[in-house]
Amino acid sequence: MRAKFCCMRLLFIFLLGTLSVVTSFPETHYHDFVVQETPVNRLCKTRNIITVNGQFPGPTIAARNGDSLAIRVTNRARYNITLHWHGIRQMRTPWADGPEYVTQCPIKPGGTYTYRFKIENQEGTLWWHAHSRWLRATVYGALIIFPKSGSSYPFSAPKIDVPIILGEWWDRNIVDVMRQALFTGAAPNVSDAYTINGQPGDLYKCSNQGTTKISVKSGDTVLLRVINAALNQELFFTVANHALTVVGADAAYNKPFTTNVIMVGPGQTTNVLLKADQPQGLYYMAARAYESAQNAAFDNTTTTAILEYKTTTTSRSSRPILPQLPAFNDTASVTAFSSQLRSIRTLTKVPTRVNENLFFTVGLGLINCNPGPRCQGPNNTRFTASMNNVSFVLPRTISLLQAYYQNIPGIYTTDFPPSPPLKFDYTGNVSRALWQPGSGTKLYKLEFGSSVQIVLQDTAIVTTEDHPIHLHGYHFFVVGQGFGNFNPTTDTAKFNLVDPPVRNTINVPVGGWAVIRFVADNPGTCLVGPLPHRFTSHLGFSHGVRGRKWKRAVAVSGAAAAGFAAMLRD
Ligand SMILES: [Cu+2]
Repeated sequence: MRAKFCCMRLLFIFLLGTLSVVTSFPETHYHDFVVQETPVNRLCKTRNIITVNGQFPGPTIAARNGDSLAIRVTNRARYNITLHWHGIRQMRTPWADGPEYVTQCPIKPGGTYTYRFKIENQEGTLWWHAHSRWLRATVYGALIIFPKSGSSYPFSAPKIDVPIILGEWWDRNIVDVMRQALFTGAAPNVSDAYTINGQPGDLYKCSNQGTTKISVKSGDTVLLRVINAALNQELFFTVANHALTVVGADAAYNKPFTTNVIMVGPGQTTNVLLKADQPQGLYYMAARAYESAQNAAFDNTTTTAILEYKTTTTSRSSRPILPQLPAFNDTASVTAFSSQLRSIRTLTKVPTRVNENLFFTVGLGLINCNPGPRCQGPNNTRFTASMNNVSFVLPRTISLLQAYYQNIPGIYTTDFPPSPPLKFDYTGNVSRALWQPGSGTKLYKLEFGSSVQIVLQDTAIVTTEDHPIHLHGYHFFVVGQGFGNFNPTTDTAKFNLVDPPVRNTINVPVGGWAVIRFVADNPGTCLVGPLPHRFTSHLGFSHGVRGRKWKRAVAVSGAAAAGFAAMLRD
């Protein structure tokens, strides 16, 4: 009897061992997301915002590389909505990507849709957000991907791991802000505050109580997963008296380097390690605008959170130390930061030969109109956004992916130009005759398996400015960046084909260019180009590129931003 018991115990232990092995297999994580109106008090006012599960920011999704996610979204709000999993490659699951009228029709009030996808060969920080109108102003959250069990970070594991989600807050209903801009054709109202994890922080009225606090002990290493979830604004981020070691961006590891300040464009993420090596006390972490457009209105406020040493005897009445932030137009700091990013551990090789050599101008445009309430852009125009002189128009009845998949004609055309229809001095003094783009739902077809290079060139139309461009369904290599007009001869010779940064969103330098490369390996895909963020598109197993300020401008135009879209043929 005793022997038998002993055996059972052994068996039990054996089973336990097996179980722990079992749990190291990929898992599927189930989430229930209920989109709803929730009263929130910020800047001395209570108003209803759209949230997921009543949380602002929304729930954090955490998984391991190799895991699957099933997220059931129920829409209890009064607006149509879709959710996008920003940076997830969506290999063979294009219908789950999320952009409204690109990969799916919106989830109507009362409706439900379940997003199912797998995380493949990605580690680090991504995020999710609404991809319908401007609802992502409040509907967003972190999506954290840990290494597979048994595998580890390429740096020593941090003691504390915390998302730092930067956002933009409007005192008004965000859909009204968008509608007003769409109606008038003028630039939309700028935000009233920036936020860290949903809180503006001590420098705004009625905000001290809620200020985000991160508690640390002396000696701790902290991983800050900085996500720029702002609707439009590039942001500088820094922590008083603490150096930041950059270890990852857009869910790709990089060769670590140390800096005092980082710049994060809308849609981008940056992982930094911070060592709590300063005297006990309170230190602000802070973010404010990087604004490269000349004479453009922007929100010049500063959001803060507090890094507090746990054993601190300092009372809350003593003020935290405030860090220095670069000037709003300090492009040199941005370049100094971004030029240090170098990738490690890339699974794929940088394409050295390209089959598709594309050149897209990215920037603003002005559509002429007759004076009136709907014509309030500069000098009787409406703002718009343009890529290769095309302002993208989103379908209104079915998604691009469905039209592609079911061969439904009349929804889009495939004549998006691979290079500007007219060559001009892009960043010079551009003739007014070139300021007005055409419009259309134009896509560009890519062969499956082709190596693609896209030169993204800013223009001086209206003003030069930096533009965040996002590619759905891909991580791409940033092989070169520079100022002025891209020169195929001299600039190509300087490309980094050894350890270029890997990203899903690139900030094209103000009055400059960036060159990205990727292999079109996400089959059946369509790829849509720089759209205003809210229109970000992709077809098929697609990828949309999105641009940001145009987002702003486009929002204004009523037409979507410029579009380039590509479809991969199986
Ligand atoms: Cu995305």
